[in-house]
Amino acid sequence: MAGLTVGFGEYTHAIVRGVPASLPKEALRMNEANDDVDLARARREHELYVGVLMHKLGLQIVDLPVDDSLPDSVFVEDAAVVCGDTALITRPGALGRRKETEIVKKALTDLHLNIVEMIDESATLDGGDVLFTGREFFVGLSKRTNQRGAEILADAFKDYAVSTVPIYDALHLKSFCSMAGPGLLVIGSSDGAQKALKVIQQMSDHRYDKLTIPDDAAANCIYLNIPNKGHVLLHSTPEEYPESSKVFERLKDHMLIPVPLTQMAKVDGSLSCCSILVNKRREM
Ligand code: M3B
Repeated sequence: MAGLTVGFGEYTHAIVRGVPASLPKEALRMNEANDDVDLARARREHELYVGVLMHKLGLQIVDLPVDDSLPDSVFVEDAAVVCGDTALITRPGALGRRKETEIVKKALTDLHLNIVEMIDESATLDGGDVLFTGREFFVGLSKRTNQRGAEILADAFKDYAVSTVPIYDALHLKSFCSMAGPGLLVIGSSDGAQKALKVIQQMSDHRYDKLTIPDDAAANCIYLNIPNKGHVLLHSTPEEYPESSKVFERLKDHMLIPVPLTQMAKVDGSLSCCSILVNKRREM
């Protein structure tokens, strides 16, 4: 196990993109009743998020220009999947989000990654459906991601096994799970999350440790392994999810950093959505 997850969570760069003025009214959302997004607050929270990645964790920030014509463009995660030196530019499932990939592709090209594009017009894939565990990939088959998208991902990252997980009542696979460390899966408690966990466990020949938390949305965190800091976990705040936060607080080996995204949550955004993490340190 150790051998396969060496370097897991090690990053040098984070690609981010500011919150467009069109997000409050036009960003896609599962719950149409969420019509009260506070743009100024969304922007403050996003700045805090970027500030943590830059100042607390020392990542180099690639800050893409805000584009008000792309209401969901702050959610850069969906536009590309980066693993090692390869970047797969996705073909987002929502038609209105396709153009988000253009500038993300440019930024990843400028970072000298090997770019693979999803040109097959029958394929769709959102990065939010892609969970990399350090030893294999799981791809959610959702309203946004299809089998062909998963196949193209498997072609792009040939070193790893890729399994698919059907998603029923969530937007993305990572709407209810993520990795909190090498071999440590965080998973929400809903029926949908637990069903997906069963599939993950069935498909994998590895046994992951798991951290089950009450709130699905809080299971979307960001794990990093930072020189001189070790295991770092960005997770939702006690104000947002008090019960789930109590569970995170039991992780004694991690430096825990609660980061609020209260406004982005109203349009189904969460921590992982707002960055693409890249490792440009070459010490292989
Ligand atoms: C969310 C896009 C929201 C669009 C991210 C991952 C799971 C809950 N309105 N995109 N990648 N989803 O987070």
